[in-house]
Amino acid sequence: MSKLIITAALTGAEVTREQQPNLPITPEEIAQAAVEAYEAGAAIVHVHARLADGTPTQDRQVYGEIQRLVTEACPVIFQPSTGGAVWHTAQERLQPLELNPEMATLSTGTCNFGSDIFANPQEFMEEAARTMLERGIKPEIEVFEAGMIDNALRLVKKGLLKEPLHFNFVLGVPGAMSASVRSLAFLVDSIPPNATWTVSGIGRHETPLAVAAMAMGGHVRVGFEDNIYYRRGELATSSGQLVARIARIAHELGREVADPNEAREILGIAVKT
Ligand code: KMH
Ligand code: ZN
Repeated sequence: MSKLIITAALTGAEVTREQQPNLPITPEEIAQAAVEAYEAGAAIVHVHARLADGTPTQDRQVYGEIQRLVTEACPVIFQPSTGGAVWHTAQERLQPLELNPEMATLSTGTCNFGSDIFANPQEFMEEAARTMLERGIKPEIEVFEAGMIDNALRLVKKGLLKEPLHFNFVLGVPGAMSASVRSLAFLVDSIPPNATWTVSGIGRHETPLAVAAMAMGGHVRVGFEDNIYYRRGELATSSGQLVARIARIAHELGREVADPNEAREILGIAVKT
């Protein structure tokens, strides 16, 4: 089994300061949270930008500032979101790709998202995939529903995604696929054998699915985007605190935690010297 890649999803587009007082919002706060997550064992930070008042933004300048601060402070892999918030336009969502990050997310299908719709029509998927291919950005394919794997495989056939693929199974979003080990096992069984995968269990499902993924040979994402609690009724102090718990469990399971360059090797990204 390979070393374990831990991703920290630091902010997201949905969580508010009212819900989680320690949510990082400004570029400086997000960079600080990235450093804490890296020091706790994260190899990747998944980032959503916000305006100073907390409004989600896909603005290239704001992402650029976060990228600069994060990469100056630590060697973690910077992975901006092309998902944004459900109300962002396709063109807004693609802006972070102009920064040529090492990785970026790519959702390959449309699903219900709470009481909203997370829209990823064919045209958007193809433009996002083509841009990432042209710029040498490694896509993390976000899968909220099983059919999104089939859509990703169609993009491979069209030459817009290159294997080996890397998937993130986001399980437990209200309106999308359930956060069960059964769902996870089905998804893992549905991807090409040479693909890598990680899991994001939403809310109380975060830790149980992370533990299942660790045992199955997958990788793990935790952080405030997915879950704001350390345990029932107790808010987490930081995404780094959630990362540290995963690193401890991994250690107990005999699964070593990958540093950023080891994660780059596992994912087929150029190693940084
Ligand atoms: N905020 C969600 C609507 C991604 O980052 O690529 C979409 C999302 C996926 O978070
Ligand atoms: Zn996200």
